[in-house]
Amino acid sequence: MKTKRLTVSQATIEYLKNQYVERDGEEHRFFAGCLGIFGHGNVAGIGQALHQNPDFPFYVARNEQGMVHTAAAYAKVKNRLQTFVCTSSIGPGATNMITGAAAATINRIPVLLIPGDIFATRQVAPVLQQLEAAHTQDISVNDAFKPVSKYWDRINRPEQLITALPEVMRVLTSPAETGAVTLSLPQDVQAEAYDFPEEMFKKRVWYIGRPMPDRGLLEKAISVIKNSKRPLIISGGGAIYSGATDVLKRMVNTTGIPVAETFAGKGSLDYDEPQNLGAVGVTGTPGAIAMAKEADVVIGIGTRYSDFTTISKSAFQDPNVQFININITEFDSFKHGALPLVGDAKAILEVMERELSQFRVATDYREKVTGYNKSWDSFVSEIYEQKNEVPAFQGEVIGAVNTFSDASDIVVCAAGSLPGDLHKLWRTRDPKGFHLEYGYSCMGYEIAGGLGAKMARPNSEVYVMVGDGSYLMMSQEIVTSIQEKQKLTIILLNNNGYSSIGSLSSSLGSEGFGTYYRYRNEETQQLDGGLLPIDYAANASSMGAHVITAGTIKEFNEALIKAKSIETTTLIYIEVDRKKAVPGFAWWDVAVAEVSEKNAVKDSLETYRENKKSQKYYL
Ligand SMILES: Cc1ncc(C[n+]2csc(CCOP(=O)(O)OP(=O)(O)O)c2C)c(N)n1
Ligand SMILES: [Mg+2]
Repeated sequence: MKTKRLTVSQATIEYLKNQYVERDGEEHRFFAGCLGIFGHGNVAGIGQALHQNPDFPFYVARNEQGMVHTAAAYAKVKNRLQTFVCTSSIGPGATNMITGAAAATINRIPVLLIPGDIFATRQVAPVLQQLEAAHTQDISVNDAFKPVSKYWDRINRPEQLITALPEVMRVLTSPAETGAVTLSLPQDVQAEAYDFPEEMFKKRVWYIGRPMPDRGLLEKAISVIKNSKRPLIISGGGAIYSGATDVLKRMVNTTGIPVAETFAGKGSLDYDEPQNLGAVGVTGTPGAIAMAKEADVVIGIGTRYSDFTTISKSAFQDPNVQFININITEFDSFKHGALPLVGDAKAILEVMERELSQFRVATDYREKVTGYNKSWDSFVSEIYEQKNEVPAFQGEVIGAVNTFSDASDIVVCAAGSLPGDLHKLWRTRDPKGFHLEYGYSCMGYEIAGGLGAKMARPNSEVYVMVGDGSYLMMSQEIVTSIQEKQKLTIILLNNNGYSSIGSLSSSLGSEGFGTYYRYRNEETQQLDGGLLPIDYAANASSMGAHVITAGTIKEFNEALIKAKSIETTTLIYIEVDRKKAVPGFAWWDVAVAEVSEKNAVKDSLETYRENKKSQKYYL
C-alpha cells in the first residue's frame, strides 16, 4: 500500500479538498473552504494544515456561532450542494458553534464542524478551557454536540480518520440525512503524523441521486389525487432544494391544484402564479388558511410540518383529510399518517405531472384559488403603499425593499416580527430570493447568514432585514463582510426592543413584560423608564460599515438607491412603529398560565381553551 506521511490535520484538509458532488451531471467541489477562529486547540494543528493549503481558502470569522450560520446560509443558497468547514478551538470556541449546529440540523443544511478537543494523551489535563468530569476522563464539552449533530465522531488515533471521513461525507451529501456533522479533533492528535493510504486522497465524487418511491404507493397517491375534490399542495424547503420548482409550476398551472408555501418553501412559485396562495399556517394568508381548512387531500412536498405550518395542528379540518407526503426523508414522509412517498421531489413531480396531465380541479375551485391570489395581492399593495408617517410602518419598509430589489436579489431574515411579515408580504420572483431561517428562528443568524448568502451568490444584492434585538445579539460579521469585500445591505428596523415577543406577551395578558429596551425606573423598579440611548448607526459605522439613517420612508427609498451604488457593506437605519402590526389571520399554540392574578391572563386562557378545541391528531 502506498502511503503519504501527513499530520491528522493535513490529511483531513487534503481529503476534504478532494471531495466532489455530482447532481444531474453537474460536478463541483463540495467544500468552498474553511471558516474559523483559532485558539490553542486548533492553531498548530488544523491552522498549520490550512496555512500550507492555500487552495483551500480560509476565512477568519468573529464569532463561532456566526461562522456556522455563514456556512449554513451558503449551503442553503447552493441548494445543499456545497458548504464550508468551520474550525474552532476547544472549550468556548467549540461550544459557541453548538447553536449554529442546531440551526443547521433543524433546517437540514450541511455544515462540517471541526472543533478542537482536549488532549487525547490526557497528561496535561486539565488543559486551559477543559471542563473536567469527576466520573470519567472520556468526556469533554464537545460531547454536547451529539444531540445537534447528524454524525459525530472523535479522532483519538490517527488511523480512525481513514474510516471517519467517508462517514462524514456520506451524511453531509445525503439529502435525507444531512445537517451538522461534528468531527472532534483533540489538539495533540491534530498534530500527530501517520502514514495514511494514498488512495484516501484521490478525487471522490459523491453522487446525489433522485430516488423514486415504491411504485405501488406512487400509483395509489396519484389515484387519491385524481379522486380528490379539494387538493392542496404545501410546498416546503425540499421542493426548492431538489430543484422541483419548474415542474411544480407546470403541474399546477395545468391541473389547477393550489400551492401554499412554508417559510423554507416560499419562492416555490412566483407570487403572481394564479395557483399561488402564498404563505401557509400561523403567518398564512386568508386564502391559504381557508383552503387548508377544507382540503380533502394535502400533498406535502419537502415539508417537516412545523407548528407554524400546521397552525399548531389545527390547519386541516376536513374530517377525512388524507395526506400524501413527498419527502426525501422517511421520517417526514410518514407525518400526519400520510401516504409516504419517500424520494426526490423533482423526480416524483415529473411522474405526477405526466400522470395528472388530464386531471383538472373543478372550475369553481380553480376560480376560488385565483380569486384568493388576486385579493391577497391587492392587500399586499395596500400594505406596501407609502403613507409617509413617522415612525414608519414595517409593512411599507418591506414593500420598499421588495419593490426596489431585483428578482435575483436575496432577502435574509430569521427572528422577530419580520419573518412573519415577510412570509405574508414578500413578492417572490425567484426560488432563491426569499432566505428565511425559520426552523430555529435564531436571533443573530441575519447578518452572519447574509454573508454566506452573498458568498454563494456574489452577483446578487443581499438585503439583510434585521430587528434591533437580533442586531444587538450578533452583528459582528459585518467586519468579516468588509474584510472579504462581500457587500451586504443591512436594513435595521428599530422598534426599541422585542416587539414580536412583546405583542405575543400582550395578547396573552402579560402586557409585553420584559420586552422593551428601557431603563429601570426608580419608582416602579420595573424596566419601564426612558428609552435606552443605543446608537445603532454609530455601532455599525464603528465596524466599518457605511451607514445611512432614514427618518421617513421617502428617505428610505433614497437610501436604497444610494446603498446600491456603494461597494461596501451598508446599513440603512430606520425607526419603525412598534404598535402598528401587519394583521395576522390564525392563532398559535403558546401555553397560557392556568392560574393567574391578572384578569387579562384569565381572559386569554378562555380564548386559548377555545382555540385548542380546533387541534387534531392526524393519525
Ligand atoms: C437566540 C434567540 N433568543 C431568543 C429568541 C426569542 N425571540 C424571538 S423574536 C425575539 C425578539 C426579536 O427582537 P427584534 O430583533 O428587535 O425584532 P422585533 O421582535 O422587534 O421585530 C426574541 C427574543 C430567539 N428567537 N432567538
Ligand atoms: Mg425590535
